[in-house]
Amino acid sequence: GARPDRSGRLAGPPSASVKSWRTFMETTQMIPVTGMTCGGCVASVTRVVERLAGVRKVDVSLAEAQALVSFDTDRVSVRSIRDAIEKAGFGTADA
Ligand code: 9UX
Repeated sequence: GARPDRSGRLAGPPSASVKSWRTFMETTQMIPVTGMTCGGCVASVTRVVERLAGVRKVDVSLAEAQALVSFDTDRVSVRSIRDAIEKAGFGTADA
């Protein structure tokens, strides 16, 4: 049965047919990305962000010089996403 854990979340499956579930908070964040000059750069940024656990959707735009990233706020942060992009050789900025 579902009962709140110390954080107030419901823990455990709500029924016998559902083996496990957890609540999560998803957010979509725009991250300015500098240094992308072709589709290969877009692919590189997309790949490094997609690989992060907790990232659910990535849409990188060369023309807009930005990445739109939807992610689970319990599992990954804007800081970690920006770190991954910067490690791949690109710049990021605050939205
Ligand atoms: Mo395109 Mo981006 O040939 O580093 S991949 S410039």
